[in-house]
Amino acid sequence: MHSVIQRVAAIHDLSGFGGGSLSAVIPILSTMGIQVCSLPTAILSTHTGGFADFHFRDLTSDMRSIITHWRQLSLSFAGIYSGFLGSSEQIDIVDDFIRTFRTDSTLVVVDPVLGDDGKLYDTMDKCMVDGMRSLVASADVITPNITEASLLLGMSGSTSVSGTAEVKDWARRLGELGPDCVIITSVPEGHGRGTSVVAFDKKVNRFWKVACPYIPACYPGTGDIFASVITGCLLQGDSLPLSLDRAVQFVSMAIRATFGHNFPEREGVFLERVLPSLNAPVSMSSFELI
Ligand code: PXL
Repeated sequence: MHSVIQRVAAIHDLSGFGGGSLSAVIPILSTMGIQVCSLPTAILSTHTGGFADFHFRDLTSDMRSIITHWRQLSLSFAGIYSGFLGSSEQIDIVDDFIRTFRTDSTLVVVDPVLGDDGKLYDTMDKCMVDGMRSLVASADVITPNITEASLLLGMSGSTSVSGTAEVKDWARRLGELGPDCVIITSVPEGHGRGTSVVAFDKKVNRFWKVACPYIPACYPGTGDIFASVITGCLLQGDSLPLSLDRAVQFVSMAIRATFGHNFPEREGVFLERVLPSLNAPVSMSSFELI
């Protein structure tokens, strides 16, 4: 039977305050006309960046029961999209989930959430890095930031690359781990002002770049917003470069909508103010082949 709506299994944490994770994934994909089925990995009072004493409940022991019930219901998914995991044990659970529910047409996106700014997030450790390295092998698309890319390649967290040749080399080596498509975010541009997103499409051996407009602020949750828009665009049938463009434009717009107000960065971006733009026609493209 022809399905009326595309459905995505979203395997992420739910952080109550501060934006990001399921609080971003659900509204973004819903606005893009995609149904989200949440498989929560953990529940937190806030994300782990910038708040001391956050409450953290790991949901590893609930995940298998949720999956068993979904199997009994014979649910099927156009996409499987994972992000922040609550324990290294969850790597095997997510891998099993992908093996169970993947079909020839399923899009599998793994956002290997591990750290940022050269450091691991508070709840992450080496075991999670090793686990994530094996999980990305099951993905079609991965979306590490530059720190996560370096960790997956076995380096200690790095925030810099020497230039285009090096970032292309990293993307190619990440592709050798398994995914067809590697998208690296927060790649430093030129002399430290601004960043770009670099993508490698392994099947056609092409590299793409989209430069991000520079704003002197760093909001948590923007990686989740970026990866959610990428997932939605690819499911809607956009090409990889157009998906990069739409995701960069959307994140930039969310940052601009927030930056003029004087709220602490740790509270995240005002996602709600820009969600409707996900349904606007694409107005311009700035992707380049590199
Ligand atoms: O944005 C990634 C992310 C997701 N979930 C939690 C986090 C972070 C980053 O800090 O803390 C709980």
